[in-house]
Amino acid sequence: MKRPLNYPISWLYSLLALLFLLGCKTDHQGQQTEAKDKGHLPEDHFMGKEEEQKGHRIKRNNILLICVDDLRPDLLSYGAGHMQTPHMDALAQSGFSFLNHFVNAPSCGPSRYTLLTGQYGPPSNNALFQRAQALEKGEKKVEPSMPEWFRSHGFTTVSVGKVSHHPGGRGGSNWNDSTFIEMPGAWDRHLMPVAEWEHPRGAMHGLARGEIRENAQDMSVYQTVNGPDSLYPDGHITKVAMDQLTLLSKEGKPFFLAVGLLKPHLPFGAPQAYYEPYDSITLPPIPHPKKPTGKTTWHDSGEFKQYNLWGRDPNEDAVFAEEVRKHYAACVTYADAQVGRILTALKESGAADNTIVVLWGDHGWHLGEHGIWGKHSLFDESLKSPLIIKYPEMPTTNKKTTALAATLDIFPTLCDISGVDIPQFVQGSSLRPMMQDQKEGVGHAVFSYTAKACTLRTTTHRFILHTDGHVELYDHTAPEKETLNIAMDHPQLVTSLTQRVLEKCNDRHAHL
Ligand SMILES: [Ca+2]
Repeated sequence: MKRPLNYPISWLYSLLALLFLLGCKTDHQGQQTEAKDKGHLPEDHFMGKEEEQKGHRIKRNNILLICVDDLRPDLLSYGAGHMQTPHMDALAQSGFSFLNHFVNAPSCGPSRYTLLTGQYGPPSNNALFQRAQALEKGEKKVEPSMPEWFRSHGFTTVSVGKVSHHPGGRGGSNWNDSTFIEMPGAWDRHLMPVAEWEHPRGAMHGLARGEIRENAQDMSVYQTVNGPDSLYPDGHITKVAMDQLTLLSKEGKPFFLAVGLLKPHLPFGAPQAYYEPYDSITLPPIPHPKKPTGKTTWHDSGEFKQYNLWGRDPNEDAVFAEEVRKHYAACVTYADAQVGRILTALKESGAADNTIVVLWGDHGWHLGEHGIWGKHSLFDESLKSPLIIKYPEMPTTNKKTTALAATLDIFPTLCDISGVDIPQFVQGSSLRPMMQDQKEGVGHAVFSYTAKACTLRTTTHRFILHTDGHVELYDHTAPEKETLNIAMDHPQLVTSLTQRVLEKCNDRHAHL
């Protein structure tokens, strides 16, 4: 790794640092009243009614959006040969898979902000609560969220589980305060079954039989227990989602149902049956397991290490590393089974033929690559996740593309394939032409950010710009990929990518 680049355009970096500071204001959790949850924009703000009066686009497809927490692209259909993911693979076979889908932020809250607003946002997990507070105060214009947009176009909108950052979309100390709404005006119903975990905060990191994370050091980083799917919260979330599908399909209105599964988020707990496919196999080696030597977005895996690791370190202990990876895999297979139950319920509801299905991972996860166990970096492992889309008018099935796509593209895409106007304020672009016209294409470069750095992923390179001006440049056409920083050797490319990143920063800060 080379020393930090001392570059003549350092004034640009200073500007960027200032922009970052502006974007990293202290989080505040403002109180939100129930009244605000009824919607925040006048009806005539939207164009849906007029459109319907013109007599076109009357029949609208329903939307089923399945969000899977911390799901890296470890699906058999994405090339992970050791994985058991039959239900997500079946969806891929009937849909369109984006093999190079990148999220815009490598953490739950800010990534879901971009999904649910169609805009770049703050880098913190509190991003949507910050938005709710701005809405409450009325200090600036806040555009409607994706569910609110669909709601105003005649859709019944329902969320079940972890769709926004807090499962159920409420704030307060246990995330169950109905006067403190994460996405005001978004949902007709926002549901979170807590079962024996007492409250959404308990369910979020729950292990079997109602174990709640109070002191993470006392909680096992992984666990398998013999029993049914309902041993863990996702079994309950899935059941409620299935019931909602039955209900919504009978209501005669188009619906937008978002379901958020918690696994494979830490701690890695799943029923024993889902571990069994991995019990006796040897996983493929971890690619590039070494910690980078120069300055990067590497971190010390703090979220992972807060749990009880029994004194072991997966970077030093290959047997333990294998067990961590197998338990992550078990959680993916458990989540996959829940996806299967939901898709079966959709079929049984009779609504499958006019329902769009989207499966989305909110970001990736390092399982030892670059010596990291977790997310939050700006390497491919943190930013790449599955995106599978199936819609009734798709010309062919079982298509895959390596073209670049971003989470930010999902909002305009869903509008485009459901017959709803694409709002002017979204910052992504519809993926429908790629799916409809079967154009191979290359997609578009994806901009992503944390509080400390931002990055642009092109088809050939990843470029990372830190707030202090340090840069990383990786060549994805070279075998070293993201293990060799070549910034010092390519000053012209660094200059042009810096300019492009700064333009994206401006786009982003225009909405903060
Ligand atoms: Ca997540």
